[in-house]
Amino acid sequence: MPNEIILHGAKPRDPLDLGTAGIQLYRALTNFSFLREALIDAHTEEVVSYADILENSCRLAKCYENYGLRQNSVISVCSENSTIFFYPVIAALYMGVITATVNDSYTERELLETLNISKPELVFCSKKAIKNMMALKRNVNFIKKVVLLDSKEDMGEAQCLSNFMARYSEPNLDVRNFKPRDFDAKEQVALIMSSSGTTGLPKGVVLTHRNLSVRFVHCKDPLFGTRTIPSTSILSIVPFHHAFGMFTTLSYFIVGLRVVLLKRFEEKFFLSTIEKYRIPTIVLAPPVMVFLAKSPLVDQYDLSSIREVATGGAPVGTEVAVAVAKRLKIGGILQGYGLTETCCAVLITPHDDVKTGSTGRVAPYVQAKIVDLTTGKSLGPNKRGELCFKSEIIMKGYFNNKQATEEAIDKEGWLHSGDVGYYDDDGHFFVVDRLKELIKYKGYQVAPAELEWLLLQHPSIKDAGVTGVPDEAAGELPGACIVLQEGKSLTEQEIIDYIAERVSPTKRIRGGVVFVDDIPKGATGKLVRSELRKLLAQKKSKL
Ligand code: M24
Repeated sequence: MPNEIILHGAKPRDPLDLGTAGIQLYRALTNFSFLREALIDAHTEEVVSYADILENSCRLAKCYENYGLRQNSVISVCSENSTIFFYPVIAALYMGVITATVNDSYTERELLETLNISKPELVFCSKKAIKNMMALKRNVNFIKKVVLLDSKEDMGEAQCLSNFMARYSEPNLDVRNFKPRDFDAKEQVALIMSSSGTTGLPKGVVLTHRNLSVRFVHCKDPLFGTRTIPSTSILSIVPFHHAFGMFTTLSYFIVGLRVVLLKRFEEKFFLSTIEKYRIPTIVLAPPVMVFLAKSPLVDQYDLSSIREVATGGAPVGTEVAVAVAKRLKIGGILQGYGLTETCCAVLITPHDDVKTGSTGRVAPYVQAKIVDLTTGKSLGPNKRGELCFKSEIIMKGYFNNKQATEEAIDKEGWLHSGDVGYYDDDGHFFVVDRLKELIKYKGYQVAPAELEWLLLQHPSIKDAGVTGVPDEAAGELPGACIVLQEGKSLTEQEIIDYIAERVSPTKRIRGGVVFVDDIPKGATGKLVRSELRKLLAQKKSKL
């Protein structure tokens, strides 16, 4: 379109590496193999070094080959954060094997719905998720083998990682002679991750090696990266199976950081970990920001090592950001804004230009524009519209879903985010609203369509609409409006319990239930979510 108003990302320090992500990671792990600590599990104090990651990922890559995986075969990793989480992922990147990640808290149904998209033949699973995964394996024909990541022994049909490696690896492998495969980084799929996008049920987001290269170049950048001095510690509490945790952490290996990981958020343990490891940089989701701003516990720990707090994945209240910066005595909060569809953040707060409340400026190798919601025309500063992005960091599309891909990425290559925002005169972006259906509970995606589908399976429910109810601590809580079948009765608690039995904890109906005569719908029969929001808000204000 002529006369478009486009904001171009800042000038990058480094050129984009046109090679594969696997080759870049192999090089970085080799270069940093003198560093004794790459990942530390704060709960178990288990440590893996850069040399450990290099050795195990190369061995596993050879195992893939000997097991029979080929370029574009699909594996899955289903595990909470751990020191070995990345072995199968990096091995896959060396070989052109595709990794589909999945939330380790998922029920069997949720695992099926996610993995049925990418159909992995080999699954790496932790003990926590093994029961559901083995049940799934019995019911589908695509999973051929499940390998237990965090066990020294086989459990039933599931082989433990060390036995799998003993069976398929090459005893005389010298990692110095290992060569990651080379392929077209722009085309080669690296990962398939889950996102519901702007509407409907979760889909598979196809991310390429080139997408990862752009993230790597952001991380290396002195203004947009997260401290680039090798061996600097960073505490990460974002799940590795989600794009935020996956691509920030992989990029930390590129620059040689020492990542201290947490599997879950526990208030005192989180604070004592920062104190124990003298952590300068923390990466977290907005609910932890609320805790840091408000909890009296924070004053009982020595957090003076903190220099940098990086957050994103959901809105962060300006008052919360100001309070955290003041309490931790740091210059400001670094925010990132991204979607699974953009691999990682596309807007990032530059180190030298922190503006409170802003989600940052356009990152290098990214173009952004704000388009008018009705005319689609690009807008100048201080005007609200939909945020759109074009970049080599943006997904190839949704897996086997041409229609959803064309709805998300237009003919000129712009990804329509489904978020409303604006940029100010200095090019700082502010995200102010969400057009799309998505609910974000503590940064986790909850697709209203999935909960509506489940609710409609209930024999006493005639119609249902789900939307997010604002909540200070969690961001949003899924809430439901329900029309009962004539002559049937159900209590709010019965509906909450019905859903809780069928979904992982992040998707529970915590925002309340409202019983209505009709679900508000527009002329085309589409739910009017703003009306649902009003109905749920009225209920909340009466409580
Ligand atoms: P996914 N403010 C408001 N809303 C936001 C937001 C923000 N800062 N970030 C995301 N959202 C909402 O689950 C929007 O509605 C992610 O959340 C995601 C994926 C990759 C990286 O994806 C949006 O449409 C990141 C988030 C990320 N967050 O921070 C950083 N990376 C980061 C921070 C500092 O699909 C929806 O969530 C430094 C470096 C970083 F990479 C997308 O939800």
